[in-house]
Amino acid sequence: MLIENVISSAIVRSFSKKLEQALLLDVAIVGGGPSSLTAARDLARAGLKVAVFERKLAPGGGTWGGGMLFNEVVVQDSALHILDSFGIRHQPIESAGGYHTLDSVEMASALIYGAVSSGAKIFNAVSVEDIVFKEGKVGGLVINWTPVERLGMHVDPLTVISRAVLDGTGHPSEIMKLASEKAQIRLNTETGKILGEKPMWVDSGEASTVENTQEYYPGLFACGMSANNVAGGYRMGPIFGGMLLSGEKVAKLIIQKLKA
Ligand code: 48F
Repeated sequence: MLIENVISSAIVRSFSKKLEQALLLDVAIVGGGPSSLTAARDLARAGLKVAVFERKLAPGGGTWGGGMLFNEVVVQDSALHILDSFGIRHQPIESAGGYHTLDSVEMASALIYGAVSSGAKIFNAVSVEDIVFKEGKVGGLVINWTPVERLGMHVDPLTVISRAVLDGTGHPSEIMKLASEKAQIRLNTETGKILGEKPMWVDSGEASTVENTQEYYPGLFACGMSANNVAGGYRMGPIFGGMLLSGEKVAKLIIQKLKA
């Protein structure tokens, strides 16, 4: 027995099994930011088969860097129950009742662990480059390795089939953009198109992120900053309650739909 061979074979076998099991899903999530990690955890806890495809090596999205690389973020009272359910610690801001600070590295790592330990699979360094769109229905994702994407290598992708797709790609709303521009789907917005994110207005942005979290086309949902960008909400910076509440809300909507 050559240990070098044992290690390599075990990794290839066990990764292949994990990936093969994720090729047919209940929910395919694009992007591993705070909203979609919360959703992934709740969806997996509800017994749904769910995987997150994250372009970067480390999931967590915009959580890690706090505000301007000061690695603390703020969360308001209304989302404390979600922090507590992940075991993330927080301290009240003395000068502003109802708001709390927390360590952004603790938050990112706890969200990731919470999602994975609840049964969601996370595939990192995987980019979603297209959607599966058959007979007018969104039916899954087209994936490839991020290094393939970054190097512009001419390599065909693989597909993931799912009953629901969740766009958690943050500010660029990449999946909604593909749906709107490439599949020419009319989204559930005033114009049928992406309205685009507005400048900073913290309280408005926090509320609208949650309001705008919804199904935008049958089988296609958006959460977090992606939902806010699609529906033309204001940005809010390093306050994260809206992201967590958005993830919680979208999980409920998807569970309702898929378990109906
Ligand atoms: O932007 P992001 O953190 O998502 P979010 O849940 O949270 C937003 C906040 O971080 C912050 C904010 C809070 O007030 O405004 O910005 O809306 O994470 C989005 C993740 O999606 C990945 C990207 O690398 C990031 O980690 N992503 C984006 N496009 C793709 C993707 C893609 N096409 N394929 C795979 N991953």
